[in-house]
Amino acid sequence: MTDGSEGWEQVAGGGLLHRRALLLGGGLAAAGLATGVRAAVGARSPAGMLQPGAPLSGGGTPGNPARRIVPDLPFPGTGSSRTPLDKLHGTRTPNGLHFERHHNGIPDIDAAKHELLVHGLVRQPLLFRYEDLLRYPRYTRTLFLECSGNSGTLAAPVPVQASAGQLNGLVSGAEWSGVRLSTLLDEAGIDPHARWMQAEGADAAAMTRSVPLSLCLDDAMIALFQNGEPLRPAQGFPMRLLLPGIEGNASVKWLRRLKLLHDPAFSREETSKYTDLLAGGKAEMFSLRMGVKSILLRPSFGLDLQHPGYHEIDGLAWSGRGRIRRVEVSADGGASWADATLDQPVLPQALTAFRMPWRWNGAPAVLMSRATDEAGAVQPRRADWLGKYAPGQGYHSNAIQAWSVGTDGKVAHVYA
Ligand SMILES: Nc1nc2c(c(=O)[nH]1)N[C@H]1C(S)=C(S)[C@@H](COP(=O)(O)O)O[C@H]1N2
Ligand SMILES: [Mo]
Repeated sequence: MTDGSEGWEQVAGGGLLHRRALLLGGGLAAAGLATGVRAAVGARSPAGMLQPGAPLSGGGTPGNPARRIVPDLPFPGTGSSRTPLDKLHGTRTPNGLHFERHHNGIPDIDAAKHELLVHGLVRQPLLFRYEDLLRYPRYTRTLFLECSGNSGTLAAPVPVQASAGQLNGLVSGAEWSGVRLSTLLDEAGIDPHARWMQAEGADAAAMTRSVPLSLCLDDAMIALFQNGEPLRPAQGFPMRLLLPGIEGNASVKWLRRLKLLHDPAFSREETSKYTDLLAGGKAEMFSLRMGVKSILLRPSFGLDLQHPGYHEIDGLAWSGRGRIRRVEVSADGGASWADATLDQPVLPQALTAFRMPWRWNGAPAVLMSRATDEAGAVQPRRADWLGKYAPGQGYHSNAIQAWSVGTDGKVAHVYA
């Protein structure tokens, strides 16, 4: 045979290959699939990194809800826009309503000119173009993405009266598709001394995070598509890092550089920010894995009950450690609990919808939900979550939330 597939296990005629070939780094190169180009390290910053990017947008379409914009004024491109979770149903966020969190706006990137550099502790630094990555074996996962600042207002001394989406809308769910990160690292050749990987974005914030190499060799990916579409500019077009179950900040958008290191880089975003000050005065760093969490969407603030009688309580649950195993709901402020039904399939590190039938008798009620994941972690009570941290610490807010229902059907945010 002279078609280049010598030594490859074929599953049928005409050159169809056993997928095992793709699991071997060397196998790709043998088939002419390795496309990274030898890189001269020291690539210059693209123009998009030298000025603030485009601002946040509400999105939405006529008749449909929009994201809630929360800018860090006076910088219009900095801040967030939140997914209107309480106006949506299901676990897949429409792309125009995926939350946005930018540290210096959205850069305008020409995919044809964009390059991803893989360097540092590798055998051979490599440059990958967008069109190169389109040729690689595709990897697809349905995942949640959550900012570790999500639901941070739960640390406020009095409950903030706002919708479930405004309070918790820094989480979204999508089907992401792209290339496994390990495929590219294999091609560059991982130096045995490498322990960490630093990722850098091509935005004016030059967002830089380091993560343990073990995460990168697991299920991490370079995402190119979201719910079937090429990534939107706000989500990192043309390519972003995506680390399943890990705090959103580390999933670097507009990805331009991956550097293998022996130690973490200790960048700004993992020292002054995204570290969690503990009650004892020490700070927890690299608290990357998102905790088990659930939120109630219906009823919730702004979605008052119009009548006593039958209602379906519903919400979303997720965990960075794997699948949601169980969600319990209470209608009496946590005095008693019952298991909710989980919408199938329940996927690891993905949003899971839960439902609970409820007959409201018109008396005051306090609704809560409590999730347990397959690792056995149970969502903490607010007092327990707060107790771990120094006052004002708002990252990794996964505590149980509560909504009260008044005799008039009005729903309010309460601490219970
Ligand atoms: N380059 C770059 N990557 C970034 C950011 C950024 O500002 N610049 N924000 C991070 C933060 S804090 C979060 S929570 C997620 C948000 O992803 P999204 O905007 O697609 O929802 O992207 C992360 N990746
Ligand atoms: Mo974030």
